[in-house]
Amino acid sequence: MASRQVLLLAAAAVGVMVLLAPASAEVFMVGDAAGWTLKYPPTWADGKTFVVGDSLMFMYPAGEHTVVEVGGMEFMTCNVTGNKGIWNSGSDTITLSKSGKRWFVCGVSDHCAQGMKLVVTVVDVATPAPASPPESFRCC
Ligand SMILES: *[C@@H]1O[C@H](CO)[C@@H](O)[C@H](O)[C@H]1NC(C)=O
Ligand SMILES: [Cu+2]
Repeated sequence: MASRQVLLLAAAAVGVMVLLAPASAEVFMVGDAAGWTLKYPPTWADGKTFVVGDSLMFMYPAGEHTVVEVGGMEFMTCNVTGNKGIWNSGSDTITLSKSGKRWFVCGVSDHCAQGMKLVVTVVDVATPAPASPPESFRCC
């Protein structure tokens, strides 16, 4: 009897964890309402969790800024030579398709040196949600 109750409690706990798992990928607006600007706050990414499948949306007046993906060393020195990608539409969505760090800077003038740079750490989802409820949920 007691062990059966423990099993049911365990099953309920698993159910809660499945329900709390993120249902879909998130789109992060870089810099929030202000967008990707010279006043972009360097603390924007603090406290945010970026999961594989999420995306970053860079909004800015086209022509005033760009988004350039660089490596960690180049990020430190704002060196956009040999970059990994450039976006310049003013409404650029970049999907975080794998885990690890990604570095983005503005490639216009000295904007990067002025602080227009963003590093994000992308993490894997610890346990992907099962496609169907586990066996224990279907009984009783
Ligand atoms: C800038 O980065 C490129 C590619 O990584 C590298 O070849 C070059 O030496 C760097 N330039 C400076 C000034 O560090
Ligand atoms: Cu800029």
